Amino acid sequence: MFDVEKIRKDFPILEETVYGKPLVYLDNGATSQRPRQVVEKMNEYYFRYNANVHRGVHYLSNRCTDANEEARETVRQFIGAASEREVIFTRGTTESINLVAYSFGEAFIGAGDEIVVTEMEHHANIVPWQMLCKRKGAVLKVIPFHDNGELATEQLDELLTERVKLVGVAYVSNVLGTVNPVRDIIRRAHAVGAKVLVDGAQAVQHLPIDVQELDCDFFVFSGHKLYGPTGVGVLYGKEALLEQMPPWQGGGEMIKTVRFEKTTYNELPFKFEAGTPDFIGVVGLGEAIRYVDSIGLENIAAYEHDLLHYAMERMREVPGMRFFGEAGDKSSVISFALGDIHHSDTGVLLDKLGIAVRTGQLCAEPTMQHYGVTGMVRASLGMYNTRNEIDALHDGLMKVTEMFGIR
Ligand code: 7TS
Repeated sequence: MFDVEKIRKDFPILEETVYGKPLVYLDNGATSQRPRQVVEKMNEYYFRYNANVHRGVHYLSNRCTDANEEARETVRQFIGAASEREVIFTRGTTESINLVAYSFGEAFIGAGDEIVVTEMEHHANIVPWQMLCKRKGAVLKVIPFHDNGELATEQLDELLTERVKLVGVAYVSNVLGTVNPVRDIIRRAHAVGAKVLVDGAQAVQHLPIDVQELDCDFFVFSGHKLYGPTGVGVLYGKEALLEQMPPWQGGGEMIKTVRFEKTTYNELPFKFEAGTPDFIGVVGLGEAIRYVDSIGLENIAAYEHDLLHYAMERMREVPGMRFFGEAGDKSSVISFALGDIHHSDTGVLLDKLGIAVRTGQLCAEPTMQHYGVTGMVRASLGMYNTRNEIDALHDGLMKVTEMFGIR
C-alpha cells in the first residue's frame, strides 16, 4: 500500500518551514530530496568504513569496494541490464552523455554522418552532440514536437536515413513532461542501423525501466533526481558496443598495465571509470534504489499520475493559466505561464508563500523557442507531494493573479 504520510516522515526536510510557512517542495525535476535512509547509510560509510576502493588489501577498503560492487548489482537489477559490466558509474546524466559523445563519437562518427536529437531535449542531450559534430564534421538533425508536447514521429521516416549513426532522446521531457514513445523510436532507428541513447534523467524516478526490453543501446540517469545523492549517476551501455569504444579519460583504475611504451586498458566497466569515484555516493545511490524499490515504481507511478491529474484540474481554475505540454502520456511535470506575468515574478511570489518551483528556460532553450517564450514556471512533483500541497499551489497562484489583476 502506498502511504504518502509514512513516506514523508522519511524526508526530514519536508517538515521545514521557509519564511514561517510550511515548505511546499515542487522542484523535484531539478533535484529531489533524500530520505533519511540514504543520508544515514552514507554517514555510516563516512564514519565507519571510509577508504578508497578497488586498491586496498585492508578491511575498510575491501568493505567499501564490496559495497560499491553491490550497488552496481542493485543498479543492474533496477534497470534490467544483462551484466554488471554494462553499468558504469559517472558523475551524472551530463557526464554520461558526454562520455558517449566522446567515446562512441571517436569510434563510430565520421564526416557526413548524422546524429538525431529531439527539439525538447535538455541542453545536456544537445550540446555534447553539437561538440561532437564540430569535431568530426557530422550533422545534427532534430525531430520537432507538436504544440501539445508530443513528438512529430510522423517525420521519423524522413529523418532516419542510413547516414544516421545515433539518436538521442529523452524518455521524459523535463519541461513538457511528455513520455516519449522510445520503443518505437528505438525500433525504427535500429532498422537503419543507428544506435539510440535514452536520457532517463526524468524517467527513472517515475516509471519502471527495463533496458533489455526497451532494447536501447545507452541509457543514462542521475542519482540526485532519484532520491539519491548528488555527484553520482549511471551510464548503461550494451556490452558489445562498450567493448568497441575507447576509454575517454585516462588515469588510475581504467588501466591493466602501464609502460611508457604501451598501456593496456582495464575491462568493463572499469575501462570507463578513471580515478577515484564518488564511492560513498555510489553506496548512497544503491540505498536510494533500495528505498524506491521498497515502495515500488508501479505504486509511485499510479500515485503521481493521480496527483498530476488533480494538479492540472486545480490549476485550470486559475485565470490566465496556459499549460506547456499536454501530451496523452505525461509525467508529473507541469510547466505553465499565467497571462503575461513574468515567470520569475510568479516564482518569487510563490517562494514567499513557501512554495518552491523552478522558473526560466529550464535548460531547454529550444523548447522555449518553440513556444516563443523567454521562460516558464515549472512545478515538478515527487512521490512525497500531496493534494494539500497542490491546494497550496493553487491558492498561491490565485494570489499571484489577483496581485497582477488577472481575472
Ligand atoms: N537530461 C534531462 C532530461 C534533465 O532533466 C536533466 C537535468 C539532465 C539531463 C542533466 O542532469 P544532471 O544531473 O547531469 O544535471 N534537469 C534539470 C532540470 O530540469 N532542472 O534542473 C536540472
